Order: sequence, then C-alpha cells, then structure tokens
Amino acid sequence: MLRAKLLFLAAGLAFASTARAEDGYRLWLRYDLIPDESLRQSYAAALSEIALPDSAANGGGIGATTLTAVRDELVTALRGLLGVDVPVVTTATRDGALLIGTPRRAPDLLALLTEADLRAAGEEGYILRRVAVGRQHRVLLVANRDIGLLYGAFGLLRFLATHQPLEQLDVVTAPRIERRMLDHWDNLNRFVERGYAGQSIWEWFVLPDVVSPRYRDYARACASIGLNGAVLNNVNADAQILTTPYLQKVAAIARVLRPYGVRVFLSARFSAPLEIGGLQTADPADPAVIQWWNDKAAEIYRVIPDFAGFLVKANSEGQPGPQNYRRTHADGANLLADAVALHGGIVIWRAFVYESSGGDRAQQAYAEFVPLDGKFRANVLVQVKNGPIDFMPREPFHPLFGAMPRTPLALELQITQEYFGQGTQLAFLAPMWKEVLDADTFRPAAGAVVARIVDGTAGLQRVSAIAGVANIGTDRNWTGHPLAQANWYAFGRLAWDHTLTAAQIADEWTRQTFSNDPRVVQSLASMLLASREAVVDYSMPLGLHHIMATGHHYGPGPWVDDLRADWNPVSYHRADAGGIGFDRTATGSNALAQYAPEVAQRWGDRATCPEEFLLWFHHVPWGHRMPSGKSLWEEICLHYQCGVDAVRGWQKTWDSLQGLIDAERFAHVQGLLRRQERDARDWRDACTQYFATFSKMPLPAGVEPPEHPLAFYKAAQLLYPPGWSPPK
Ligand code: BDP
Repeated sequence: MLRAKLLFLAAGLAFASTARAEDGYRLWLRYDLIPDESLRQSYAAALSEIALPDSAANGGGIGATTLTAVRDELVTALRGLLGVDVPVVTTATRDGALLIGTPRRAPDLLALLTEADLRAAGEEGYILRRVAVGRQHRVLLVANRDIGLLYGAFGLLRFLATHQPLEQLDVVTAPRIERRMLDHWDNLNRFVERGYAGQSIWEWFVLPDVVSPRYRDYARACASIGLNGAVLNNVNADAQILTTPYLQKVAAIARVLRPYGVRVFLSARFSAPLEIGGLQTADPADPAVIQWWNDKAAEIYRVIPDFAGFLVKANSEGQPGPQNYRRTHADGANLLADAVALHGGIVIWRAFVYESSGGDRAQQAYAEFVPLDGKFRANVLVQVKNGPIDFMPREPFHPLFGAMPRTPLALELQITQEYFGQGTQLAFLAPMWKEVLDADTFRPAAGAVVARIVDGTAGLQRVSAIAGVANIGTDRNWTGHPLAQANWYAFGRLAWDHTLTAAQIADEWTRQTFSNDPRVVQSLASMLLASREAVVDYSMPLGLHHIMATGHHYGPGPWVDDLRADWNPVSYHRADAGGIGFDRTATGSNALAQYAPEVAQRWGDRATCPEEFLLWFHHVPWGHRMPSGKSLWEEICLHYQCGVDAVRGWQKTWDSLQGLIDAERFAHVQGLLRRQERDARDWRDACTQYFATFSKMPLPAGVEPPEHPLAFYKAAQLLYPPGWSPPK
C-alpha cells in the first residue's frame, strides 16, 4: 500500500516537472497562469477591474467592434494569467482599476495625461501608465483612437506575460511606419508559393458561407504585434480574385479582420481587363482600360469600404505589365492609383524586376526605376526587397534605397524562409532585418539609414510601408517549425518600432511563447540570435549567394549551370582556377556605381570591404590573405564547418531544456535540429568539395572530411520538401 502511494507520488512529481504538452496554436498569446504567486497577486491587485467606455463594457451590441476585441482579449488573458475574472465596469470603483479610453469616449482621462503624450501616441499608438489618483493607484490605457487601445491592450498583456514590474509601467509608443503588412503568396487553390506550413489559411471555396474561426485568431496575432495590413493573394496573381464572387469572399474575410485594424489589400494582375473584363487590351493608356479599373475599384469599395489597395508584380518573371504595351512602370502604377485614389486607396508597385538578357541582375531594378522617380502618383509606393538579388541569406542593402527621393519606398522582407531552410531549419531573421534597416545609404547624407528612408524621416515621404512575405499556413502551429513563429513576431515588432534590438525581441518572444524561466530565456534567445549567421555560414558564407538547388531552393546546388544564365548558381559564384566571387567593381559589372560614393568606395576596395560582402563584390584569389591571416580558401571551408558546429551547439543547448519546455514542442524542435545538423553537413560537404575542384586545395585543419564524394551530392535528388509543387 505504502509502495503504491510512493509510486503514485513519484509519477505525480515526474508529471509536474514536465511542462504540459502544447501544439503551438496559441503562438505568443498563451496567457497561461503566472506560476509565481506573489507576482500574480501583485498584478491582480494592480488590475482589479477593467473600466471601459459604455459600448464595449456591455458587449458592444451587434457585430464585433474594436472595443469589444479589447474587452474580450483582456478578460480572457487576465483570467488565464492571473486566474481571476477581472470585472468589467463602465466607471472605476476601486483601487487598481484599469482605465481605458480615448479622449472622445472618456474625456475625464485627459486630466491624467499631457497633450504631449497624446501627440506622441499619434493615430495608432497608445499610452500605458500607472498613476496615483488621490490615495489610489490606477493603470491608464489611453489612445487617440480605438485601434490604439487594442494595441495598448496587447502591450499591457506583453508586459504581464514577460513578468515586468507594474510599478515601472510607463509606455508612450506609436508605430514609426504607417502600413505594416503581411504579403501572403497564397493562390486561390490554397497552394502557398514558398509556403512551408501547410495550405493557405483562406478557405476560398467555401467562403463566404464558411468563415473559419482561424481568421479571428490570425487577426488577433497580427494586431498583437501591430500589423495593420494583409495582402490576401499571391503576387503572381490570378485575375479571378477581382471577380464579383471572389470579392464577396474577400469581403467576408475583411469583416473579421476589421475590428483588429487589419485592412485588406489584393494583388492585382495587370492583364485582368483582358482575362475577366472581356477587353482586347490592358494598355494603361486605353480609355476602356482606365474605365474598367475605375469601375472595378468602385465595385470593390462598395463591398469592402476600407479596402487598402493593390499590390502589383508587373513585368517580372513572366507577369504581364505596362511594358507589354511600351508603357512604363509609372504608367501602370498610376492607372491603378487613379482608380483607387478617389476611395482613399494606395498602390504598392514592386521593384522586383529582372530580365534574362539584362546582364548583372543586381543592377536591373535600379536601372528601370530610378529614371521614373517623381513620375508616380502621390498614392503609389514602390516596394523594394531588402537586397538587389532575392532574399538571399545575406545581401547588401538594395541600391534603390536613397536613390528615389521623390518616391515613397516600401521595404519588402521575406518572413517565410525560402532560402533559410524553409519550414525545417531554425533561422531567426530579426538580426538580418536589423542589418538592412540600420544600413547607411549616405543618401542624401550620412545617417540616412534604410529605416529612415522607409519610415520617411530621411525625406519628405508622404506614406510609408513595410511588408513581410508571410510564413503561415494551415499547420496547427501556423508556421511549421515551432521556432519560426518568432519570425512572424519579430517582423511585426520591427515594423512597429525598428529601433528595437533583435535581442529584445528574442527575449520577449521566448518569454511569452515558452517560459520566463531564466534558463529557457537565456538558452533559447541565444540560439535564436546565433541562428541566422549559422545558416549563412553553412550555406553561403562571405558574400556567396544564389548557389541553392533549383526549383524548391532547398539545399546546395553550386554546380547548376544548365538554366537561364541569371538563374544559374555558377553565374553568381563564378569560381574558377583564379578564385571565386562576383566582380561588381568597375572591372566587373560595376553594380557598385549604383550606391552612394561613400558606400561604393568602402565596398569597392577589397581591403575595406566587409568580409561578409567580399564575394558579393569581388572575385578573389583562393590564396588571398584574409584579416584572420588565413587564406580565402581556408576561411570559406572554416565558415562551413563553423555553421555545422553551431547547429550541434544548439542541439546540446536544446537538450538541456528538457522538462522546462512542454514535451510536444520539445520533441518537435529536437527532431528538427537533428535534421538541420544533417542539412548543414550536406551544404558543407557539397560546397567545399565542389569549390575544391577549382581551388585544388585540401581541406584545412579543423574541417571534418566529407561523408560522401561530390558525385553523391550532385546526383542526390531531394524528394518533395515541404512547399514543393509539381513543375508547371
Ligand atoms: C522569389 C520566389 C518566387 C517569387 C519571387 C517574387 O522564388 O517564388 O514569385 O521571389 O518575389 O524569391 O516575386
């Protein structure tokens, strides 16, 4: 009997030490009970009731509103975090009341703030502050508009979920960039281009009859990190999305997103007037085409009154565009811009353009777009990828930033990990995004970093935008890799405030998504922060780029030479007996001339070019002495090895967290790291052996011998990686 009791106790202890299994659906909005009882009680005392203006306090009437969303989120979250039902009232009655309101809805709150606070909070920001009112304390959540209250509610919950002391609560914040968008590359058949987490979450076939509850959770997640726009469909667009039945479906999604401040955009196919309009042309100068777009815009705004606008990929990778009619990108963008201007819409026109005949692909967008500066309507933004090629693990910033002072430029980042091990590998991208945001363009002068070009503070920009290509799908945990959720989170946080550091974001995400236990926070945050560089090391170190396998883009393919020249990896690494790298100085493609002289000079000289961009801009002899004293060849090989070692390090770190993390996510990540280690070795062994055929040099000490000969890697066929689709 006693023995049975002891066994039972032991089982209970074992269970208690293994955190509850989780499927990851709740993202960073988990709201689990705060384990530390005294902290919980202090929070509960400081947030004893929720005082909300009338309409939301009693449920908000028919149809959800932003204030109802505020109330629901707070009530649910506080119940979870504190284990108590915090009452919702219209007038504060007790010490510790949370006072929520806008100047219009709750003018009495103004006495507790300054004009400067409200100005700083702007259209979408908020003020969160603990104040003394007589002998009592109150927590204030004030914003100029309801949506600011929602962002503030999430801000408060983040504060609590990361266990910060409420006495120190004093936040006045506003987004630095106006349009903070997710671009979904989702097709209407629910296949997600470069999507590694299942199908599209948009259930087009059954919409508008079935409105998935997932849409609301998507909107909550977006709002919790301040995102306010979503392009629902792929830039390689299907014109059908603009037909009347599909617009009804879009409207149903927009209705769910609206209270959360997320406005809907659509990718427009330039040839839509031909394909769904019955016209003979899509020429932007043709009166019938102009009329068609005007009518289409009017129809859209009838069903989606707050429709945000169009995103367009034109004359790029086979997409139709104004150049089909000998018109410019500006002619095309202005056609659509005029159609939506009347209704307050904007057009985001992508600068991701290149032609197979065009020489160095890195130069083409600049060459096409700079001459058009000043020719776009006021409601057009040109959307530029972070680098001049295509979301490579590391690229220098795009030379268009700073080069079009009369055109608002939006920054396009890729959250989905097309070139970062997709849904299978850990790569936390905030450090990469910071790198580009902080890069100094020197245009018009020193200090004009990319972030200031994009947010408009470096010029007189009228509108500002940042977009991230979404990494979510129908996988239960949204992102496939449990740790890839951190990239969705980081994108939103940086879109709101690009001055946050990658370390701050990693820390707060880990606390909310996994645990506040310092062992977990330190270990996991350090893995996240090291991961991007490790992927660069084991895949494309020292400025190498575009050497991935063809089609799916997973794994190495530096030998590929049988595609269109500008798709061939050999055109990018240019390895030969003399060395490796792409000469983009004056002796080569001279792409450097597209940068400000300060940048071009620094990068153009091998001696001052940062090591990480060396082979992006220079063709360098294998024996070249690097700052480390080692030869270039040795450095390349050692970087590959270093990347492999880093992944092995995380495996150990992760294993040490067993029992501190729920079993389900623990095992999932553990398995994925195993796979990542193997993939990293494949990259190393394939690339070092392939490059050795040119360098003719042996592997340096410290680099493990390859597992298989080069022929093995060349012949290896990677079958069906997630996100794979049959060739068209
Ligand atoms: C590339 C992707 C391709 C996209 C293209 C784009 O491989 O699927 O269509 O970018 O941005 O990275 O348009």
